[in-house]
Amino acid sequence: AWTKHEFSGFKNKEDFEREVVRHVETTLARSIYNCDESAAYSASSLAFRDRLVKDWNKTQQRQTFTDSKRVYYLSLEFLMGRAFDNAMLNLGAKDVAKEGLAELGFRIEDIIGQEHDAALGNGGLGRLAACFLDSMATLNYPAWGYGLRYRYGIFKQEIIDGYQVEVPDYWLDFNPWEFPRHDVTVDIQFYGHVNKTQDENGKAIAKWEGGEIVTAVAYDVPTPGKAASGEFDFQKFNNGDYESSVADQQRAETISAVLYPNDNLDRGKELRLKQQYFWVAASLYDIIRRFKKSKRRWSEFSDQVAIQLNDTHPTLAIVELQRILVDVEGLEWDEAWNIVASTFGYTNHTVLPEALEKWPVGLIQHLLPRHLQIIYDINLFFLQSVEKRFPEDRDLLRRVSIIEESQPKMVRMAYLAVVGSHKVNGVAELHSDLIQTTIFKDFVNIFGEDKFTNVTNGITPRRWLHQANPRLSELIASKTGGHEFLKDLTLLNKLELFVDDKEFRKEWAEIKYANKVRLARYIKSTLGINVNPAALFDIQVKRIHEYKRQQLNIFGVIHRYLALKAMSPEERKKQQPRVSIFGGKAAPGYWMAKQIIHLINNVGNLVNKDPDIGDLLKVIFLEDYNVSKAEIITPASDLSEHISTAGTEASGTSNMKFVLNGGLIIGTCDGANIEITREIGQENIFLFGTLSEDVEDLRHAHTYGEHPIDPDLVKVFDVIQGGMFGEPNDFKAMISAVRDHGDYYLVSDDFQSYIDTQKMVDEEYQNQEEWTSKCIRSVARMGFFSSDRCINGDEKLGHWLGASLWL
Ligand code: DL6
Repeated sequence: AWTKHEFSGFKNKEDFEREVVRHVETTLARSIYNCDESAAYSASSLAFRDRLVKDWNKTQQRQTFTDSKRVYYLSLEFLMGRAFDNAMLNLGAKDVAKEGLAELGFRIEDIIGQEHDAALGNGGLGRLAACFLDSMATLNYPAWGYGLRYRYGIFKQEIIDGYQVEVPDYWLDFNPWEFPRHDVTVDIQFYGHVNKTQDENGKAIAKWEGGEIVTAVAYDVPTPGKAASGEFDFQKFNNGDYESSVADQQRAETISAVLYPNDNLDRGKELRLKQQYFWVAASLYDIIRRFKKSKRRWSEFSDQVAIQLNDTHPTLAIVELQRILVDVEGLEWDEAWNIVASTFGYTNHTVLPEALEKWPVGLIQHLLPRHLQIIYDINLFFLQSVEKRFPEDRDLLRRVSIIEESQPKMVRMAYLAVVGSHKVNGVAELHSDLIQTTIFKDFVNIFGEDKFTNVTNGITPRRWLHQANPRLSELIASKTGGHEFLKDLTLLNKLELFVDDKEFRKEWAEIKYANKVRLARYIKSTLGINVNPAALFDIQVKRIHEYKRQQLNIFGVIHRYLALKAMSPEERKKQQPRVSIFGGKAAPGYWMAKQIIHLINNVGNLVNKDPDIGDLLKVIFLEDYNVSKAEIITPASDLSEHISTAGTEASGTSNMKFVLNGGLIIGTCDGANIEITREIGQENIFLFGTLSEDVEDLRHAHTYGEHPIDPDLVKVFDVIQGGMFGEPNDFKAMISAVRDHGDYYLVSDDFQSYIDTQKMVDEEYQNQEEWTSKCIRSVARMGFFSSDRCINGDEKLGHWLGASLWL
């Protein structure tokens, strides 16, 4: 990670062109007269890479020389998207490249479009990791992210006859942004047995012997800040049997082959555990190798090393460090444990029970026999300390035990992460409160409140404003004193002065319109559907999940369609035209989520062709939602939907991206929506629905009492069941979940307030001047949501990653 001032850059466009031509002719061995867009991308990215890598090496040398504390971010997902545009912008050399490429006969957008997304993540958790890397580089922290270099990222989604079909995403054809370090390898051990002996002084020694060795090879991927063979069974894969095509690949060389495609769901597969250990063991090896260069004592380890665990996926790192310190380095247990517990911090990203990781004791015993012993010892010493302090409370021991006494016994990874870390944070205020009052309640009692903190998520304005919305970024720069706001997002507040400036509002609205035109063109080119850019663009893009409630949205769309159909032509003319846009992937094994996609597509099929409706309503499902598509979609929203059942969405980050790009949002009182409301003012957001404190009572009432379904929703169910959108049986389970099985996600409870709030949206959108004012005011107040703030920490909210360098 390094910053712009160190970038050597290109002297001028000729300098850049020369480098591109050199790479075309020598690296690619092609004639410049036979250079297509793909070759131009390869050569341009290599030209940038040459410059970057020199500066990166200098940064490394400086960091080695100063030997200050380093931050390590362990994440099993990094959803980076494309690197080329980001590198050009962060290094301030995009204009030079644009001119140079034009002289060579290319449009820079076409060249940028050649790059394959690095999609090594499922959704918010992986994209957060990518934003944090950008912030750590921009803020000049000596920081490293450690992840797995999957050969296949998240699958590509195709929609065929309205159904999701998964296609493998082999993304490594040409990746100029990585540097293989074939000299940095480490042997990782699996299986085997533990031999317990004693040394000459009678001290117990544990030796992990036998089993299987897999070699890990390091790859470096420099991140510039602003201003730094057993292949797949494709047959099975294409048949949709994603899980088993992964499971077949139990052979050593394929450990890092595929990213597991589940978001907020734990499937407990052996290969996944293997991935986790392989990755944390290799990462720790590298971290310790670097630490040892300074020849410091072990007692100084946590003064030099901060390791942040992105969710529980890297929790085995806690056990592995304890193993290395005790078994390999010969430290006493307590001394080692003090080091471990002061090194790690743990970020929790969910309270959903199905997403909380647990591993069968038997599986860990088989794969990592020594680690299981260490987990048992960690648990023993922890429970002993709890028993001493709370001798009366026998049940407490059962509740907080790292080992769940179920059939089979399970290791609770979140508990292990809490016990082995010095700080635990949630990702938005409500979520951090919830973890302290629900899943970690007992641990707050045991460790005290200070161990638990909140770090509300953020996003990098470099990618999510400057790169995705260049015209808006320029307009903001013209009013706030240049591009400084990209490094200090609170400077956006200067925009408040211009809210009543008619000329400014006009420019603002023109940019929004141009962004909508761009999205409309994209829709036309991919789906062949014409949408009117003057209509209200209403967007919900994110993973498809019942808790995120795309079903509420599509039921609302059907309700709107029925209402329009029932109107006279005169009445229809008074209605606000709307384009409802959806996008997102369903986990391959998540049947209900796939049904939701199917219904959305079938509704679109009917509505989009209905001559009574015309431009009044269009329903669009965008295929294969990913980071580079988000960069086109986000700036084009008038309204975006963040409508999870209260208490289920830990934070959400697309809510921040949409508001920062001048769109309003409709949302529930959930996750970061609450803080967005606090910052931008409740008059600038459309909130609706049940509050999180009422959710449990409602669910209880559904289960044990009457659960009358909202009458308007009943009408929606009736037309679905009547076959208006195709075979009713296809959607039976979706309806049953609400009507017959307790409506866990409170779709019926929130339906009427959702519909009423959408009506308000239609009305308010009629007054375009006022709408634009609201958008400008909201953007002006979004300074809090920069990921730079998360990294720097906040004195009021407690210090975090970057700040841990000063502790
Ligand atoms: O913190 C990043 C992101 C949040 O914004 C989302 O609200 C949350 O759902 C997501 N959590 C996960 C947890 N999954 N696992 N494991 O992805 O984190």
